[in-house]
Amino acid sequence: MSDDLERLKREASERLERITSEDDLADWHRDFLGRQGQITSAMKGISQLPAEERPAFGQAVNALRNELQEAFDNRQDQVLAASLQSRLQQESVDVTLPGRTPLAGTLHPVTRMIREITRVFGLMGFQTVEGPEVEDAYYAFDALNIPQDHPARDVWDTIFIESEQREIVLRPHTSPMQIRTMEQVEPPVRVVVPGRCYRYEALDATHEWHFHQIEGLAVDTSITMTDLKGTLAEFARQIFGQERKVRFRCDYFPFVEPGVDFAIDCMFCEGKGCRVCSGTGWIELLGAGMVHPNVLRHVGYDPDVYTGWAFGMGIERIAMLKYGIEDIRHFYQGDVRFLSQFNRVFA
Ligand code: 2NM
Repeated sequence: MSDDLERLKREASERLERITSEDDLADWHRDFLGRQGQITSAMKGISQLPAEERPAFGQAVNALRNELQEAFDNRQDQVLAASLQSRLQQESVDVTLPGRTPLAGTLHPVTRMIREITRVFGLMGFQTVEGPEVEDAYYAFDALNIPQDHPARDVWDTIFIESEQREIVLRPHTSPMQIRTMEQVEPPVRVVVPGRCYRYEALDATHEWHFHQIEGLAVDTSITMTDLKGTLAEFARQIFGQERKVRFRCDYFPFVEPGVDFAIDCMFCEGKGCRVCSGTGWIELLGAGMVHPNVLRHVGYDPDVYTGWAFGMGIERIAMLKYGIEDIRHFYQGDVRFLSQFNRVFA
C-alpha cells in the first residue's frame, strides 16, 4: 500500500477511535467515506498513476474502503449502545420514591355549611327542598304579604328580569319556595329551603350581590312560638356548642306576626363583649316569627285551623362566625388558598 493510503488509514482509524457522539460519526463518515470524502478523492488520483500501477492501487483503495466501512459500522454500534445506556440511566424512574398526592377538589365552605345545617334540621324532622332562583314576583313578594306598591317591597334591593308579561325577579330570599311547598301539600309541613339569593347591594365585608340563605318552615295544628324557640335553640347548640345561651327580641318582617330576631351569646368572648359581637356579648343569627295569617290564606290554608312559624338566615354569615372568616367576598373569589382550608370532613 502506498504511503498516502497508509497515512489516510491511520488518520481515519485514530479519529474513529476517539468518536463518542452520533454527530461526530456522521462528520467522520462524510470526511472519509462520503461522495466527496478522502477515499473518493484517492480513487480519483488513480489517473495520475502509470497504467501498470493502477490495478494494484485500485484494489488497495477498495480494500481500505471496505476496511474503513467495517470499522465505522463497529464504532457506530458501540456509540449507539453507549448513548442508549446513558439515556436509560438518565431517564430511569425510581419506583421507590413516594408518590405526589394529586390535588383533589373539595366541597365549597357554603356547600358544607348547607349540608351541616340541613343535617341538624333533618334530625328534627325537616325535609330539605330546593326551588328556582328566577322567580315570579308573586312568589317573592305578593304571596308573602308584601303587596305591589307597598314600601316594604323596596327593602330587598331586588334585581329584576325584563319581561313583558309578568314581573320576574332573581329571588332576594328563598321564601318563594316555601310558598310553592305550601301550595302543593297540606299540613303538617316541616321544610328547610337552602339556596342562592340575589340582591342589588353595595359590596363590602358583609354584603355580596349574591349569597345563600336557608329558611325553615313548620305548619301544623297548634304550632306555637314555643316550638320555634326550642327548635332554634337546638339548632344553635348543634352548630355553635351545647353551652350556648339564646336570646329572642321583637323584630319586624312583613310575612310574620309576631316577628323576632334570634341571637346567641358570643362564643368568642363568652358574652363579655369583644370585637366580633361589637361589645354587646350577643351575636344575631337570624330572623323568625309566626307565619302571618295573610300568608297562610294566600296558599289556601285556613288560619283558624293552622298556625306555623318560619325563619331565615344567611349561610355565609353562619360560616363566617363558625370558621372566623372576616370577609364575605372570600367565598366567591375562587382563591385556592382560602378554599383549601375547608378540607376537614364534617361529622
Ligand atoms: C325570615 C324571617 C322571618 C319566612 C317566612 C316565610 C313564609 F314563607 F313562611 F312566609 N318564609 N320565611 C321568614 C320569616 C324569613 O328571614 C329573615
